[in-house]
Amino acid sequence: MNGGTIGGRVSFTGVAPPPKTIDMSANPQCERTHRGQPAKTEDVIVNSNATLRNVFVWVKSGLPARNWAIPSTPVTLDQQTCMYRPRVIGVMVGQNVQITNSDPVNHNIHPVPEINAEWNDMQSAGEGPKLRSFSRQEVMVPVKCNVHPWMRAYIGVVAHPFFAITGDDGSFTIKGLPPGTYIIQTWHEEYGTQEQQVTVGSGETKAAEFIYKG
Ligand SMILES: [Cu+2]
Repeated sequence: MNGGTIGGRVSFTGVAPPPKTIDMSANPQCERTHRGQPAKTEDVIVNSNATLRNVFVWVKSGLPARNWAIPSTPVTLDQQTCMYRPRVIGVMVGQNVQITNSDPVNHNIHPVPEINAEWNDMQSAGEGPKLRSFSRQEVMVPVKCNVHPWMRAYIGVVAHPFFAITGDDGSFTIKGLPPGTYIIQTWHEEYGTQEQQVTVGSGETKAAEFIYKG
């Protein structure tokens, strides 16, 4: 039996707030990694096709109870030019996040979940990757850095593999769904959540279009 597919775009019709310059002057080593082109805030990124980037899209409900296979491949969260890269990631419950430090400075990774256990851990310059996982579903877990207050990432921790993150064209695709009726939820760090109910049959592709007004 072929799985169903739900895909679409997350559009943005409002006025995007202009990015602000991040003041890294208190951390000259961070500032130097930007080579004279100051870093900009990334909490709202509107793509050239009027869509929103970094929207986490997931199946919030409707799936049959099943122990979905956890990918053995970790999802990487890098610290690069004193920013988290990427800003938004998704993992399954129990799947590893591989945290790397590509910077010449020390960072302190500090997830601040509400459901999972909170932790924070120093990762010095040149230190090898750290593998960490989360034991409970939680959308989303914010991640701070105790050294650099501007650093922010968000991790969607989901009990199944049906999630996606919008990129530079604002689109998403969720494949391999069993036939069923689902609540699809979108999450954006500034503009919050939206939900739509979508029914998909075996081998079918259904569209779900989301619009944020800003
Ligand atoms: Cu840091």
